[in-house]
Amino acid sequence: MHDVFDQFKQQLPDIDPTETQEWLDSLDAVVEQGGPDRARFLMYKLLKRARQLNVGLPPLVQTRYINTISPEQEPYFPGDEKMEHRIRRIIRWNALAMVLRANTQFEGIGGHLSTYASAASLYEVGFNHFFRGADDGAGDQVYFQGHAAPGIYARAFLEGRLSEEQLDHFRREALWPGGLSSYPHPRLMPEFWQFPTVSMGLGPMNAVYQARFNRYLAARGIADTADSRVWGFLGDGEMDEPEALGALGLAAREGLDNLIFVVNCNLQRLDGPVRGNGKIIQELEATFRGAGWHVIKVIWAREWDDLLARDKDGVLLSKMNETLDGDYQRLSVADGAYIREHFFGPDPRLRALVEHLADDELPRLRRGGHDYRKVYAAYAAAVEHRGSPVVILAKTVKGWTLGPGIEARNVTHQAKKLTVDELKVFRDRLELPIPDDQLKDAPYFHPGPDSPEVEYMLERRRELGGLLPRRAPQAKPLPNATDDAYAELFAGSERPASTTMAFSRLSRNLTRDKEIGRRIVPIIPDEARTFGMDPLFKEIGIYNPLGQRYTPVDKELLLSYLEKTDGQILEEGITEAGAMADFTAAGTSYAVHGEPMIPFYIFYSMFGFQRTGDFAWAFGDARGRGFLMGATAGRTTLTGEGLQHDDGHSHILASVIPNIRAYDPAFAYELALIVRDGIRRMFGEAQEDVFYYITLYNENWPMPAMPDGVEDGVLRGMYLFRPAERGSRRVQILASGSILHQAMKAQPLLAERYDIAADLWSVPSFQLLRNDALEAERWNRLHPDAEARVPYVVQQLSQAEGPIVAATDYLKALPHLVAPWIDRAFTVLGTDGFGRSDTREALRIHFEVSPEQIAYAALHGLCLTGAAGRDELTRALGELGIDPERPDPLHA
Ligand SMILES: Cc1ncc(C[n+]2csc(CCOP(=O)(O)OP(=O)(O)O)c2C)c(N)n1
Ligand SMILES: [Mg+2]
Repeated sequence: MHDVFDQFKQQLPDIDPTETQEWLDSLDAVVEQGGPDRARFLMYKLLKRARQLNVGLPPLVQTRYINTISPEQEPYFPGDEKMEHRIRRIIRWNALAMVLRANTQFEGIGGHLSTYASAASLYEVGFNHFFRGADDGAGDQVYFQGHAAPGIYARAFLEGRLSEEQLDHFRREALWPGGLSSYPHPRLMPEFWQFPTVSMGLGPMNAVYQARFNRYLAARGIADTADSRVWGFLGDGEMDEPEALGALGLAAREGLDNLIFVVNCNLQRLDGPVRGNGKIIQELEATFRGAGWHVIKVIWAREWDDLLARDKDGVLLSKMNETLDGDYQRLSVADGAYIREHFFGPDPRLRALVEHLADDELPRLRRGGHDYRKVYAAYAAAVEHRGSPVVILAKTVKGWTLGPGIEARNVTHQAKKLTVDELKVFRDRLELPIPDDQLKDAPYFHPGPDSPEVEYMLERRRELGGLLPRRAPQAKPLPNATDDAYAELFAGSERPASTTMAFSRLSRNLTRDKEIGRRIVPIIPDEARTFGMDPLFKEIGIYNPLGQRYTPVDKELLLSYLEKTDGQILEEGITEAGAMADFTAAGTSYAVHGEPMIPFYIFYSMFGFQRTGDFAWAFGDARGRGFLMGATAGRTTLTGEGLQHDDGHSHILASVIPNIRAYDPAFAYELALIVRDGIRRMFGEAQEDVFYYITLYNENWPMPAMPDGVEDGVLRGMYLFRPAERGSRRVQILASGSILHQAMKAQPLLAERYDIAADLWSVPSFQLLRNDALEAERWNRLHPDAEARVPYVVQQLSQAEGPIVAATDYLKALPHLVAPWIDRAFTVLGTDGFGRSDTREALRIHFEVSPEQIAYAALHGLCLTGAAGRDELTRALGELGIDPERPDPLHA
């Protein structure tokens, strides 16, 4: 097996220094005489030959297992080291105390001790010297590791932002307003947290796109973000999430030097080591460097400087290179004798390096991420770096300072309790004046608002522009677009058109609007042509920080592909996850930058919630605002595509997000009403923290003009679209989206063949009907004395006669959302089962949502109520060409 560590072993020590020197001298001579180009040429030749000869060089993207910044390059540390040390200790204590107290009071309430314990220095150096607050300017955006939340609360407690009572309500936020959420959740602590991070992998990707969006805002002249930096604090285990590494290329390609990742490499995740048999820092270094990032490794604390300086033979370096993470983890819990034997032995030269150190000094050779001077040096270099994003790989010990039972143990992530004896050790280590007899309660420690510690930390924050984290939306309400933007959709068209085409027109009109046009952010993951949105390319341009340095192949065409430094479209290429991260940056811009932006992210509906649903959930958490446009929707409406494309469930998936408003419009005017209302709700005076999911179809229909008086019904979820004209028996048909158009064909069929009057309802939102009914039902249950409220769906159907048939291009579960409030025969048609490729007509026969099936279901409903006979049904099956023996599409 290819083993890079074996190669390192063979590399050192130098068995023939004279020969080595000769090689180096020749290289020097080539550079001097032939110049760097010639030297580079020869080096490449040598590397190629080495590969041919199977010499087995380590990848060039890796450097040795030592700090990137050598001691002589370290800058002067401008802080008060002693003071900061003391502050850190107090924060460590309180972070632990809040978790302990919570779990003593409520067994199993949870919380994490060891993530923050390993990361305390990484955060504190940031807070005291680097993170910029938003007092006067955009400030930095810091993505905190979710499990480090107790430490962030503990700091806010010292700063006087959180009370002792609040700390005592850590993880108890349901019944006590002001309780602290387990992890960063802007939904629950809207004045504190900015970015939800705890679902691993989303934070890193969102951080990349936040940095990118900051550039976009500046390029378009909307906000000055030049001084904003994005910091992503991440776990080394988290880096295994595909999303965590998913946008590295973009960050490098666009030269995002406003972005810094700090990966807390404590070598552990939840169950055990991240890479017991390897070296996560080396692996990440190669990955990031390969992607074009600048990498700064902070592996060893200052105690190692002297040892490395005396390591003339390179034996220590060699040992560092070859020791596996699993062994490092063990070494970090070992005593001095073990370390001397297993790390500094058996090589006598290595042993000699630490001869002067006593056994109890060896465990005190710390990892670099715990040394604030090393961390400071790394951050200082990172903020100075230009031209590419930076990642800091900081080595730490998980559970650092928490004592031998917890520190670096495989169970450390789950640890929530300490015995009084363990607590005593911890207190002594932190040198805090907490009396023994109080330890059983793990009291908080606050040195007082006027203490030097608090004064110091507040002064540092003042100097850096204010407290953090802090969420302070200052969005100015926006006016709506003028009527011109919506008029053509309200007018309808005889010529068949799809709702996707209607949306394409609408988005174009909106971008042209004088008031809000420049705030529209169209986001497209490589499907603009599918959705007919390519005219926008030329009109408003695609954002690219490089502009367009090539001559586009379609330059001469009217609708050419135009990239511009101030382009408005975010054309992401094929990354729905990236597009969701864009959507998040744009949809939270009102809160992060005080600049409301109106994102419309249009995508293949099948590749939305199903693929990136967790981003949508986080968007709801972040109080993001915007429009998700699920195009080519419906399980029978997309011709030919098949199983992996035909979406029949996105509306069900959307409906689980509490603050989403999901609509399935059938007509251009419905779409226009919904978007106009959405802009008003989210960006107008109301400033509602909701967002939209709207499905769009690519099937062409004549678009009726907007009938009078439908606005309220469309927005609330249903309205009588086309009452029946004739028929002696009555039924009600509820339908949405493309299937409403099938119902429109069923209506005359029923009248002509069966003398049935079918009233046709358009139901753009079963989800909103359900929410409304649930609210009414709850209110009635809790207010027995008051006049009962009647759900909107009940109000609407109360005057309508006859059984009900509901049909959509989605799972039957969608109309079933309102079933509890339907007081009569209720037949639901839908598209349960895997999709497949065929024509729309064939698919509708297969899934039983064709006009004939709708008509038959209506007749069947009448039979259930006694208004039709079984013989009539049997006859109708034949007349309507329905084969009752066809396989059930659910299982087909
Ligand atoms: C998507 C997702 N999967 C799983 C989890 C559960 N989880 C929480 S923390 C954790 C381990 C984290 O390890 P690491 O990223 O190394 O962070 P550390 O605590 O070691 O700093 C896991 C698996 C999660 N929060 N999110
Ligand atoms: Mg870890």
